[in-house]
Amino acid sequence: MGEALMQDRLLPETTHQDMANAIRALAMDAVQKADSGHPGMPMGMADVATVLFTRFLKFDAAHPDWPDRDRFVLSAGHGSMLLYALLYLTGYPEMSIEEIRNFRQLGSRTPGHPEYGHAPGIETTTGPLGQGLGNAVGMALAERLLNHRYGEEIVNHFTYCLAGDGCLMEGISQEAISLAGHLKLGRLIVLFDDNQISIDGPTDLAVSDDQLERFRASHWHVARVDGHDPEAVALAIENAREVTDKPSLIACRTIIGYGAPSKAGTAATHGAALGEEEVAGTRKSLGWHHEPFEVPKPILASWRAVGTRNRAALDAWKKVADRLDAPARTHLTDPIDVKVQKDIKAAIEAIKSDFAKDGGKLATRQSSQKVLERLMPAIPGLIGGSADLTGSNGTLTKLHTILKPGDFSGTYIHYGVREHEMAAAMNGMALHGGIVPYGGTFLVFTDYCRPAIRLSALMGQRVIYVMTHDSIGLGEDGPTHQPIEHLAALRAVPNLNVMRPADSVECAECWELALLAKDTPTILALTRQGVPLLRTIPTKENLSAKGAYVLVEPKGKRDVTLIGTGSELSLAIEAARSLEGDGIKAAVVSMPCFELFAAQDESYRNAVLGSAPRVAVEAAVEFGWDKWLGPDGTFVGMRGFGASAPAQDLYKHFGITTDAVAAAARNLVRKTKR
Ligand SMILES: Cc1ncc(C[n+]2csc(CCOP(=O)(O)OP(=O)(O)O)c2C)c(N)n1
Repeated sequence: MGEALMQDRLLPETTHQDMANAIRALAMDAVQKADSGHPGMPMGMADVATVLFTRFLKFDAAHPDWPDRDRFVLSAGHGSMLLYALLYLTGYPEMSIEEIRNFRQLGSRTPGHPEYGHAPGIETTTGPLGQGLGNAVGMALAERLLNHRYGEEIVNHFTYCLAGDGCLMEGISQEAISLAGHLKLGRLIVLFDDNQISIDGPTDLAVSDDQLERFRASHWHVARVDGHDPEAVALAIENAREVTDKPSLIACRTIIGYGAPSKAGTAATHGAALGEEEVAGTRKSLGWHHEPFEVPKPILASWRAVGTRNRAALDAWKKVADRLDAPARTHLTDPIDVKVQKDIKAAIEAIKSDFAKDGGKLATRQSSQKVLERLMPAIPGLIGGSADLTGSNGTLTKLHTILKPGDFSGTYIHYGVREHEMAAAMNGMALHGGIVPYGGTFLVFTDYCRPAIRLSALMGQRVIYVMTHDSIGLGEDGPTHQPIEHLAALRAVPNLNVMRPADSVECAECWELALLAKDTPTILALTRQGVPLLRTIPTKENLSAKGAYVLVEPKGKRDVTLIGTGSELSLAIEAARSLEGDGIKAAVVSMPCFELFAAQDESYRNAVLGSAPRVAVEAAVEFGWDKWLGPDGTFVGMRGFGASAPAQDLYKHFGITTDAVAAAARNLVRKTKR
């Protein structure tokens, strides 16, 4: 208790109530001005946030990148004004009062929901409920991983997560809570805004869970407090910080829209401006007699003091961090620096030439495993895992050690059958810094990860999704497990590289590209079944880097261009051979990544695609292929769901064969010559 009381005395001129009311006023005024937004949550949680920021949170507003800062995740992202108010009040340089006035306007640093990268202090993008909680688990995990590697003096911080009823109703919360409890993430503290209101009204319309019992069942430390009693909140946080082998839940009973005379405690304050009259009434009831966006000097000064109160701790940290050797210091924030990049390139080059020499048939999931084994020594921050498909995904190598509850020396995480949380946790780890996460499941279950994959892309995070069993080629598991529309759906996500390597050499190249794409997540779509080696001539150059390239160029003018990806590239090559017998000159293009190809200049794309008619082959739906096929091209692929049978039978049954590709090409050539 000593520390909390002492820090409280840092604010002699103002009371807790003044500090909390400043948040409430800014939130309601900004929402009123924008005539849109969510005032209720910030007004309700202002007391809890004030206690957290003034007494506990380790941060420095002028140094938002301090690697050992506590992380504050606003999982209930609709209450974004709570975060913006805190960033402004504590003095983050880029969060001016102008930004608060411009809440929700184009180009502001204060968008409707907090967006990572818009302003320092926004640790992650939140808004899709539950994602922030999922990220927070990943951040708390990253903290423990790095604590183990760097020691107490360098990495030793808490992750606080503010979650609402909505976050806890979402399915992802169950995966997150269960994983965090299992792993004993004692540095994770969830502050639950237990206001019993959501959009439709009182939460008992839809839910009657005993949240404390629910968390307790997953091995959490739990407490319930009056969220408007600052001392009770402080005591609960202090107790939670003492519990080192369990994450903590503090259910804070609050009143949504606290202070609003007629609307407090009702859903009316959740997601709409209070209205001029109610705003005026709130000013009266809170005793806040200041103009909109005006925070009296003494109150602002007290808040600003909060923003610098950890300066001595920061300086002490810097001194210790300066004693780290240079690469270790860099890797805290930049796990793939120039030296690691070089090591990755060398490892990839070496394994490419080994693959080319071996010459054997190999599933790309197995190639991926071999690549990983080479990469492990090169990348200290590489943390792998799988959602209970380790053997199938090939995500574990003999160089990994398994992470165990409470023992964070491992480099491999058994996420359990929790695909969504795996993806959200990987986002959290990447955002935390110091970690390069990759995780596996079947490609078809990207559907279960999709909301988090979308956020990896939106936030520009280097997260690598190892998605195996990437087509009907997985065979007997049948249509429930065979991805059909997934490549198209993933290719539709902006800033997401979807890579489907055709053989082991391309697989190594795609891994290199994924690791070097600092601001872009990658899906590696890998086969279950063996595929022949197609890149038999070793190249130093990463041919996959441009997204597509000519693998076979016929002598003389092309009659047709055959485009293939992944396991179907070999069909295109065989088809080209068969066409050659008929005197048809077919080029073969390998296209492991649409997105990288689309980013090339037109002259390169034209050179690769050529002017002859095109046939594309991919064991998936056609959706999205028109871009490369043009109006006259033919697609050979899937038109509906798959079936349960051995892979070869399925390819035949669905007409995805060398003969089908060759026939389509002959048809096109005949038409153009007519
Ligand atoms: C995944 C997802 N579904 C739906 C929404 C829309 N939504 C925003 S807030 C909210 C209700 C949240 O209730 P609660 O967490 O209790 O917030 P409070 O009313 O206390 O502000 C909903 C359904 C969303 N943002 N994300």
